[in-house]
Amino acid sequence: MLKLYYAPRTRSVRIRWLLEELGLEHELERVEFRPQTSAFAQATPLGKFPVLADGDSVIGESGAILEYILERYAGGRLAPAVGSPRRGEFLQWVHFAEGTAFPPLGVMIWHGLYLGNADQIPLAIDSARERAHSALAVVENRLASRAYLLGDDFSGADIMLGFTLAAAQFLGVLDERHPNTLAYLGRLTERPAFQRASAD
Ligand SMILES: N[C@@H](CCC(=O)N[C@@H](CS)C(=O)NCC(=O)O)C(=O)O
Repeated sequence: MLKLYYAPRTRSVRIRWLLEELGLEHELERVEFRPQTSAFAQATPLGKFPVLADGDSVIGESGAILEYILERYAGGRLAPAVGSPRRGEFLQWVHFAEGTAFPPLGVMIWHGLYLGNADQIPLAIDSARERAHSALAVVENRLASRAYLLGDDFSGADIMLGFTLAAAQFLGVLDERHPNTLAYLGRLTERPAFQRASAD
């Protein structure tokens, strides 16, 4: 059975949400998240959240885990088929969520919440906030004419970005200046699978 190393409010929510959307049987291995001042120090097999174990395979990186589960277990749901023309946009948004939109938020979290030294590096924090806003502007524009990132249909890319947007909202970066994005986040968080995945 799939085993997810999980802690609430970490990126492991993405994978729990995906498993709930797909109705896939899984085991949640709850591990306490401990804010640390060194990386890879969490008590999971790879030192971070999330980690998925599938038999002998142990996989990290939420985007990689999402793609793996979709390819192996989703039966064509929640993503355009591998090799299809629409696959490119899907991959773009999966990776945008973690590789482009999250990093400036990560700087704010790392220095603001974990190291507690944000007030000593105001220029770096301001720059991170500015880059976060630029990324949100891209999302806001994308959602001007679409209900979800790929159009009318919810996909795994929305799961990836949903977590990033929740973090942006928590940090005060996502606000009423982004009405399309706020409405979209509302649509995502209303989903029963999201509610089940984030109940705790
Ligand atoms: N790019 C990775 C980031 C994983 C990550 O940094 N997870 C955080 C929790 S949301 C964590 O475990 N932090 C502890 C650490 O970095 O040691 C992913 O998408 O899975």
